[in-house]
Amino acid sequence: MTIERNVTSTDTEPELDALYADLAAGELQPLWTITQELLTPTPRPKAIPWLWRASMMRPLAERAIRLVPVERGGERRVLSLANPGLNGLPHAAGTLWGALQCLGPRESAPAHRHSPGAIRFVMEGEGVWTTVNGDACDMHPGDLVLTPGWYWHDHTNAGDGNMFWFDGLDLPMIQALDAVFFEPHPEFQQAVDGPHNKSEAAHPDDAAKFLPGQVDTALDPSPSPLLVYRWSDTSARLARLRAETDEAMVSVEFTNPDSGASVLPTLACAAHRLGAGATLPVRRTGNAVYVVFQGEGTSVIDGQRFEWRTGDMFVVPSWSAVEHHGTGDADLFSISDTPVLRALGIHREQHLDAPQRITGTFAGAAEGARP
Ligand code: 1HN
Repeated sequence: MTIERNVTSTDTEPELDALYADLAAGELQPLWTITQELLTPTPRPKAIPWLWRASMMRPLAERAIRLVPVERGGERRVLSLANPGLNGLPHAAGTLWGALQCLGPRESAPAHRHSPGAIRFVMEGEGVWTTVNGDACDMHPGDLVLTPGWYWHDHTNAGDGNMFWFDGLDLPMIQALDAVFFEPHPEFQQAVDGPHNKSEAAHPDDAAKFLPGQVDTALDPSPSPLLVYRWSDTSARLARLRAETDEAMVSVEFTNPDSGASVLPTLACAAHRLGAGATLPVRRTGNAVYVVFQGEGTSVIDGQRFEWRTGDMFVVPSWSAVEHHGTGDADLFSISDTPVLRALGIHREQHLDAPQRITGTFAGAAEGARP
């Protein structure tokens, strides 16, 4: 696109060149030269659709368990999903952190707190709990555990096997807001007051823990007082929904049982059960990271096919069209920044009425980059 200038006389060219040089020297930028890259007709996230295979991550996590101890300073054995569109940042998408965390037998990760909020979705292993502000939350596969911003948390593996879970954080968002605080706990581990799972015992009503579809109530600046959501409850809720509809996929959002809002002010968590059949494509503002809890299927993201199976993780960047194709029975977990977009009045959703035209199949690093 050419920029029309009011003054085109070649006499002024040297003056204009001097103007641009002096603007640059003065740390000023003329908007008229950058308007179109700033004001794009639709969002252009730098993060690209991407998938990390369990078959690639799992052996690397096992090597890390053998070679790298969990210590103060490093704090966690976490393999972060580093989206290739983000120039080496350890972020899954512009606003979201996603990772695979692992603990070996009888290992603990030290207590600390930080302003970014986090969730854990357990993929594999037993014998682990996360202590969250003194409440030891036992972790079993499929469970969701919340560690809200500025809550003390540490992880303990009292079992004999390795443990693997997905970490989702709002860290990139909190970094963008220049609001990151971190503090190590004075002790390696927090004291556990009383029995395990106190928040769970205080919130026995399963119905209040889930909402079919997506939460659209006002953002609650307080996190959910319930810190752990059990897979048996999630699965039962999905099964009930499945029985009530013939849709290819049913979804529930985990909710704050007191307010009905998303579990954290910055993060929404959802579970999805995909049968045989396909969903129609949808685009949403905001980023999402998906974790395949069990099963296999295909998601089409902006025309590209992503074939996934148990343990894989993939990213759907803002405003990418996404549709899911099932093979029979698969369960997915996802996080998104939707509560923030809704609170700021910039959430948009567009449902497309026909499947996308397929332009390629994701094969990993070799063909993943956006053209
Ligand atoms: C963190 O504290 C944990 O507590 C996991 O398990 C992942 C990623 C970035 C920053 C802090 C944890 C993290 C993290």
